[in-house]
Amino acid sequence: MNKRTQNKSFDFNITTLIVGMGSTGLSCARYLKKRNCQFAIADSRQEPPELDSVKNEFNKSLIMTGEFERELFKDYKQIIVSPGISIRSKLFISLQEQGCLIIGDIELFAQVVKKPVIAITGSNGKSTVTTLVEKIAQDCDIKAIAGGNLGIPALDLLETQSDLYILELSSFQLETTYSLKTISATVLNVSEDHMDRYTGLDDYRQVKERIYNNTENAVVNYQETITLERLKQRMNTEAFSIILFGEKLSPAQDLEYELLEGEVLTQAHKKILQAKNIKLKGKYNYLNVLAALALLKPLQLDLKKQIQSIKEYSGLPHRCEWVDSVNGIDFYNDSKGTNTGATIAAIDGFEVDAFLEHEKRSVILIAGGVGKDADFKELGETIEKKIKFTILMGVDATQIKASALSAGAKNDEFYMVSSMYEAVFTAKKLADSGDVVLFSPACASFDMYQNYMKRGEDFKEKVLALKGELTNVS
Ligand code: UMA
Ligand code: ADP
Repeated sequence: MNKRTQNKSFDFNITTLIVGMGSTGLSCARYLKKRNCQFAIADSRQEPPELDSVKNEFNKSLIMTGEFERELFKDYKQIIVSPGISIRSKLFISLQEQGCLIIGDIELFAQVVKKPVIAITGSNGKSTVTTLVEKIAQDCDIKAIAGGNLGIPALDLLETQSDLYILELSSFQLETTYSLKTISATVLNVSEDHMDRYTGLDDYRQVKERIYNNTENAVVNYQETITLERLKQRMNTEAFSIILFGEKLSPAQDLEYELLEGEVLTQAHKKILQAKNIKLKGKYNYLNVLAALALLKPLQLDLKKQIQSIKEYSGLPHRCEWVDSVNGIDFYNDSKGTNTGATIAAIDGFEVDAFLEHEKRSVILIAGGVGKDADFKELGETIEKKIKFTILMGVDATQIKASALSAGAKNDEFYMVSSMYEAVFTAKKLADSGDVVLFSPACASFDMYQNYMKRGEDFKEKVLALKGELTNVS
């Protein structure tokens, strides 16, 4: 990586090439057009569906479609690349070597933003924490707005007058971000995801840790020991504080934001909130709440108002969302569980809640989709230990089953299906009253759906249809 080139400021007076015609590309194009800057747009698809409207909206700009070629790109001195496109390809490496500035929309945002920023990454929990931080800040009378990888693209946020920006950032976005200054930042957790884009887990982790560059307060999950050790090293040469959150493993540890015995949230050793009073459920969600509080610490907000705000927050759709109860069986939609870490956390979440409610509920899991080259070993072990029946669909279904069988699960605990209807119907047949049916795929959706939202909607639709059928019969 040519670090020196990437530290350059964005030049509003030269022509920029925007690569990607998705929401990032369009947001960058609109931002530059408003400032009367020259730009061209490229997309590797021959006929992107948005092509006509893009040509219309940006009729003064050159629009290039079809395979990316060095010849077409070589005259541009600055390029904004969309996150879905890796800058580790030969093309972008050679352009960087020629002195071309290659950044993402987050870097441009970083260079122009004038108000404080809080940034959040992690394999799981980003959207939950981002929206919770936004809600708490707003409930404490701060003009705050959230976006980035979730919801509104970063540059569009600048259209709204705000005193605090909260950014959810993906590892893809962090690859092309160099100078983002934050009042607090976090890597919530790291577990395997996007292994089709990184050389391994540590490569992926190090990209995520870029979020701590230029932060005043590094909010760190105590159990992410590799990240914590690396940050401690960095404190020798960089000026920032570490704020620890998590669940204590031994009494000697000192955590500023702590989950005590899975039941009580503490701040600086003072009990501030009972887990049973939070609508979000599962240990991982209590840790998300602690992370949100830790990220907001630099703003010194009123604690009572923050707690009230947390109590009201009921989470986002497609994240362990209760859909309905059919004959005493609770159906949960966790379509955003797109990697093994998320699905394991969701399964464990039901265990913790069973503990809090003093009852044990059996879980029937529906999973499968595109595994993104993940290792399903740990998920297989969790299924073997904690799942009554597993219903699988999608391209990597057999891999998940094989991992669970290797961990000792029995063949007759698995059902392979080819549609959501079949999955829901099979789950209903297998479940007893009091059981939970959890749809948490541990995989991306694009073998069967446009995105995780459409997949989750389909699950919910099928559950409600099933309930309707049963109600009509009785
Ligand atoms: N494209 C190419 N060639 C390629 C790949 C993509 O030309 O090889 C083009 C596509 O044809 C398309 C455009 O680039 O026109 C799409 O760009 P993109 O894939 O970067 O997607 P955007 O629409 O710009 O959306 C991105 C994020 N998507 C990805 O990182 C894959 C969105 O996150 C984000 O909300 C949006 O920017 C605004 O910031 C989505 C996501 O799935 C939700 N993120 C991943 C995740 O959460 O796990 C990282
Ligand atoms: P992200 O934006 O990182 O994908 P979300 O907040 O949308 O995260 O949650 C996605 C899924 O990840 C949830 O449905 C849940 O299964 C799981 N999850 C949420 N928070 C955590 C966490 N802190 N640790 C592990 N898994 C989590």
